[in-house]
Amino acid sequence: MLTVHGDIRSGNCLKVKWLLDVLRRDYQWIDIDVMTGATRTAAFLALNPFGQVPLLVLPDGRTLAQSNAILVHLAEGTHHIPAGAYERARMLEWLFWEQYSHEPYIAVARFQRAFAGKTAEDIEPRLMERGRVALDRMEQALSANAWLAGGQAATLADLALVAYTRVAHEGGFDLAPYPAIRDWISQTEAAFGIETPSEPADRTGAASSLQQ
Ligand SMILES: N[C@@H](CCC(=O)N[C@@H](CS)C(=O)NCC(=O)O)C(=O)O
Repeated sequence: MLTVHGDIRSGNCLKVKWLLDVLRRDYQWIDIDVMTGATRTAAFLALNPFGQVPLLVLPDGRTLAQSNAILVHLAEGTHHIPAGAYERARMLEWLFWEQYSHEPYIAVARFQRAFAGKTAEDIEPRLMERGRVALDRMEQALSANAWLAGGQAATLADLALVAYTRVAHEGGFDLAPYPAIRDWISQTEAAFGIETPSEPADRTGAASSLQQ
């Protein structure tokens, strides 16, 4: 059976869980609390020298780190990866972009506000500026195409990007000026069977508890 070491509060880990669930794969989930240094113990570093979650362990014991590499491995041969070489590369374009130009701002601002106890004033302005630049880029793409990679169906690009975009408001990003992104979040959640909160998050304003 597959094993995933992950923290359920992390978008990087959740995207792996969502894919396994939509593919109906059997797997064991091992909870790793990133807030207590569990990714830096000798035992965990022996398993994953990157010292991060998610980590996938294959049935034969081989391991794979980096959330988007894990997605590509798990989705091999499924419709979540476009068949054509160019279309597949367009999907990868977004996966690489997510880790370099989106996650370091949107996910980090969310972590600092929602988990590290920082206030809006504590957040480095550059983090918010770069996060808004990332959202602008997504809005532009999604105003032209329903899905990020440009085809007729959701791909791993949508799955990877929705993980932190759907909770961007927790980092203080207001999604009101981004109607195409808001529609796309709902469509992507539906396409991958991602549970929506029982009380839908107000993505058109920073969560009030985060504004203090
Ligand atoms: N590029 C990595 C980022 C993984 C990452 O940042 N993981 C965080 C949780 S979201 C983590 O393990 N933090 C704990 C640590 O760095 O010790 C990926 O996509 O998997």
